[in-house]
Amino acid sequence: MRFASFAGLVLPFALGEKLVIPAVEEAVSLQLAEFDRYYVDAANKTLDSPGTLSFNDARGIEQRTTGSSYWYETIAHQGISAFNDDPTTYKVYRNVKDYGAKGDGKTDDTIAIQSAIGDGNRCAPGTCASTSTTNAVVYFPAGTYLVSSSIVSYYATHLVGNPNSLPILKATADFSGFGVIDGAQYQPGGSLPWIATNIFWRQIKNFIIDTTAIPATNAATGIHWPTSQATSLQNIVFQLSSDAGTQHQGLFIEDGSGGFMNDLVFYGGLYGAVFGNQQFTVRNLTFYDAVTAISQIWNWGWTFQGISINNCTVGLDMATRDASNKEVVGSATFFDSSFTDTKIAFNVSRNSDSSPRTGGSLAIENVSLKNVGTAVQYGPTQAALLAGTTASSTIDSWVSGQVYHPNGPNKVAGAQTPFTRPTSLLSNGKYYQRSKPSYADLPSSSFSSVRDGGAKGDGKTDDTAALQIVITAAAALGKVVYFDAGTYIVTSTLFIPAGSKIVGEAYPAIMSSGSFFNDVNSPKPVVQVGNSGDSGVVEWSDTVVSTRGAQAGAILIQWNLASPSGSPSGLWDVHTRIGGTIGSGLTSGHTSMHITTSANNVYLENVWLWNADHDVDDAQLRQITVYSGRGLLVESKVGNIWLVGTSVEHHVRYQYQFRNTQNIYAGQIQTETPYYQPNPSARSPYPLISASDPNFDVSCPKATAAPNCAEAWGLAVQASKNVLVYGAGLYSFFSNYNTSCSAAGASTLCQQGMVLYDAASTTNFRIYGLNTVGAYGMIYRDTVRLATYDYNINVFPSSIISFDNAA
Ligand SMILES: *[C@@H]1O[C@H](CO)[C@@H](O)[C@H](O)[C@H]1NC(C)=O
Ligand SMILES: *[C@@H]1O[C@H](CO)[C@@H](O)[C@H](O)[C@H]1NC(C)=O
Ligand SMILES: *[C@@H]1O[C@H](CO)[C@@H](O)[C@H](O)[C@H]1NC(C)=O
Ligand SMILES: *[C@@H]1O[C@H](CO)[C@@H](O)[C@H](O)[C@H]1NC(C)=O
Ligand SMILES: *[C@@H]1O[C@H](CO)[C@@H](O)[C@H](O)[C@H]1NC(C)=O
Ligand SMILES: CC(=O)N[C@H]1CO[C@H](CO)[C@@H](O)[C@@H]1O
Repeated sequence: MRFASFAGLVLPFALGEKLVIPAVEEAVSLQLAEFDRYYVDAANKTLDSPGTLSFNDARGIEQRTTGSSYWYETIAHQGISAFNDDPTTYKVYRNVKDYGAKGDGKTDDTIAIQSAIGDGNRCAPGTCASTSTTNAVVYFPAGTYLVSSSIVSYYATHLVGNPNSLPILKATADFSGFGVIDGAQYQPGGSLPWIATNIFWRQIKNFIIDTTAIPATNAATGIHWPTSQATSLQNIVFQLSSDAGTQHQGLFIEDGSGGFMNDLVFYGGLYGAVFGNQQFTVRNLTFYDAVTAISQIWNWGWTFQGISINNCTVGLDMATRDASNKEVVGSATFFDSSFTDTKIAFNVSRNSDSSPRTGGSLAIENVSLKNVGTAVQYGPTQAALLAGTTASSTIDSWVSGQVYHPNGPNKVAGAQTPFTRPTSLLSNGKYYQRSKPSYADLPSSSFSSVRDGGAKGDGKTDDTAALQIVITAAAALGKVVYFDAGTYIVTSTLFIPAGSKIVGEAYPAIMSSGSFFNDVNSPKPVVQVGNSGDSGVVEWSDTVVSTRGAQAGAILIQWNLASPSGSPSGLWDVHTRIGGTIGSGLTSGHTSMHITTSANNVYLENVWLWNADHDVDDAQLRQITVYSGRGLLVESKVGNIWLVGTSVEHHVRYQYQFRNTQNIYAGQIQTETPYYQPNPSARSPYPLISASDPNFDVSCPKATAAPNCAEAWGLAVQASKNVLVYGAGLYSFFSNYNTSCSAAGASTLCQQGMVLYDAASTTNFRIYGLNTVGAYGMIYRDTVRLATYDYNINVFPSSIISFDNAA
């Protein structure tokens, strides 16, 4: 194992395992008889010579009996799947050791791990279309698990390792399969299971994946991960061969509609990561010693934030064309990142004659270079479009593609003025980032289980009172609320006070029900975070908020809480879902999420607000018509809202709206218009709220406007300041359920406009990498169409690499 770059951190290792102590740079074999697990504090540098150590002379080695245990491993496992065919016997939680896995670095654990995944009537690849009733967590205690063929993951499966001592999945020398973890195993006939754009609600976190025993020149893949919304990879280390001729790759994604991933470290490989997917947000990825760190094989638009590339030949290779010499990569937005000791930072094949016209667009902002041969290389001739440096330099902003300020298109390849960033959104000059907490240092006694508190989560019982008691008490006692897997019915508002920390197991659902939430003229929050005027911090992760039956007045999440600047509240992997699953009935909603005037300093990461377009529990995945009025409304006066990898889909009037707010960082945002529009149009069935809805009677006068004018805005910005968008995929695929309006070359597009802002009172509104599908006008300033799709044709969407509202 090679951990040299971990210097200064605490290194996990198992009994009898070999590792390199950074201060010594030599392999030592640790023979520790009595104890399971130790940690070496590398910063101590007390291991001054290599050799075989026994416990007694292992200075700087300490036993961490409690420190290496993890609350989720030791807490009572009482999660259920409420709508499973057999909820009394179906197990949500599976510890691989209970299925015979040894994790001793010697035993082949493949079959045991696979039986943990497959236990019960689950949604295996090739056997089912998708499901919401078989969520499972497959937990890996610390250890080294030898695997000889792919661990094949199933639908809605969370593979979770111990974050205090990352389990190692070690491929054997004769490993066979596509991916040490195969997240969507190819089926006979060569197709991916489940339809890649329908793979939702799953995670892999806290692992080391090691392919180094596989000969370098054999193909080897760490994780195969075609995927879509509400999925994540977090805190994974990929150990790949860096020997000459290596054919190893860490991560391989060839399809889907993502998505988010973060905190990944890649060592070695021909490719660290191979990325092909409509859109994605990737944050905090570090690459060492790869030939090509990131190979972008196709996309519509990707957002790369906080990428560190070290000692590679190429950083981001997006010079990908098809057999007819057309660009297949749509666009990339890459910022707050660094390249060190790397020959070519970006390899592109876009030039002024590219086909399609905007194919291969690239935006770079605040990227530092240290000993980089070429910053941007034009692949076909290997000419430098932007020079590198043998010392250090920073690319403030460089774009290639079509630019609007606010008129255009202007064809640009070169430097431009970077976005003006409000300092309140920054930490050390970069946009503030914060990863989902694992609460790794807390014992299980610090958690309050809602089931222990009397909530049933069975999808039938009214759990409002029981949940409220647990949540209120936990905040007072400083405990973390633990939502055991289940579906918790609430019939009135659940209140989350300042100071709350909430974490869910396998996406438990809080599901609203009843007449309390069904008055369209008097909407009520399902989950309300703070009262107006409250201040403090809330952390909330891994939960779904949902509705059952008619809920025309349900605001699924209402955020009122103000948090201190520099110490925002956070939501990670908190999703809303209206319809589309067993148990939701014929449902509706008013607004998926409202960040109100009093709220501020909120960090959202990997949040998908979904009004369902199809039924995931229907074997034929039939489309459904479910109405909810509005997606995400931000009206925070102080602002400081981070939207990292968020997505809002199929709401009637708009997906994202920023109104009377300021200081918004958003990247990448992704939306879809309801499939049924314009039948009916976005004017109905939700009556206009004149104080906060964009008014279609203004933008689409009834007497003169085309039928497809009054359709949901992807993004509306009104009276707001400093709205900075780093990647946007805003799509309208259908008109009255027919996709011919979004097909290449369509004569009538699905809808008229996608982005709206007001000229009078919006300032510093900027977008990198705006991609729209099916919209005739990409951006409207009031009623003026600024950008028309056909000037900006890209691989499938239309694309503007940089937009700003002021010339
Ligand atoms: C980046 O990921 C590493 C783990 O790979 C983590 O320790 C670090 O805190 C993360 N940094 C940020 C800014 O998220
Ligand atoms: C750089 O990467 C190569 C493999 O591509 C490796 O052999 C070499 O040791 C690395 N250099 C450093 C300084 O880590
Ligand atoms: C860069 O892109 C070109 C295609 O335009 C390709 O031939 C070349 O291999 C890529 N990589 C390097 C290191 O030049
Ligand atoms: C860019 O990132 C660097 C750190 O890599 C930071 O020091 C700098 O202030 C950042 N921000 C801007 C706007 O340049
Ligand atoms: C979809 O619309 C196109 C163009 O109007 C039409 O030719 C086609 O028949 C429609 N398809 C269906 C299934 O209605
Ligand atoms: C200087 C330093 O980091 N010392 C640490 C060495 O390791 C011991 C045991 O973990 C710590 O207590 C010291 O602080």
